[in-house]
Amino acid sequence: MQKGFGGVWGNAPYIYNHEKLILMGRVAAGKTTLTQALRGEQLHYCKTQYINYHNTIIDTPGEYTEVAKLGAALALYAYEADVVGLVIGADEPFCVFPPCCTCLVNRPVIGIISGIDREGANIEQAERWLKLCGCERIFPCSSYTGEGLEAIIAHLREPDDAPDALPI
Ligand SMILES: Nc1nc2c(ncn2[C@@H]2O[C@H](COP(=O)(O)OP(=O)(O)O)[C@@H](O)[C@H]2O)c(=O)[nH]1
Ligand SMILES: [Mg+2]
Repeated sequence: MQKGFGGVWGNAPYIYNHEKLILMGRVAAGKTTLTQALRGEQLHYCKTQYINYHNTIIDTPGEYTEVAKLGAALALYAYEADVVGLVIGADEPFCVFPPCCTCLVNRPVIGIISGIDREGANIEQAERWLKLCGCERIFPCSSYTGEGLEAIIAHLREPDDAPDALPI
């Protein structure tokens, strides 16, 4: 990805050069909040009405995952990303992704379990579902507490990035 300077995180300028991550998952899985948390923004609820294309993260509306005909948009945008992230909320009652779906894209696919701080979180179940999808790397996290976010950021950092480079 293009290297450059941008924004502030903790009031310090930073260099970005991360792999681009596209987030997919059902409505309310926590994709937009995760996007805000990874980018160091203040968390605020915002219904995703269209694809939000940032330097490092592509946030998609949950309807694109839930409605088969809209899934074509995800297929196209996946090819603009370096990594595909399947997001499952830790308290989701069922898995929206079909088994073995990771083989449908020629990009590495990671699993993200969001909202692990939520009451009723069942991390083991979400992990089983993501493994069934074909995800080998799975990142449990909470956008509220910040737990697990650094592991995702580290996964996206490219070899010549500064060790403290943050996504924007
Ligand atoms: N407790 C908790 N709630 C979260 C977390 N992430 C998102 N939420 C809440 O879940 C709801 C849906 O989140 P959102 O990011 O809009 O989901 P999206 O539809 O996948 O983009 C919002 O009310 C968020 O505040 C989290 O890590 N922990
Ligand atoms: Mg959203």
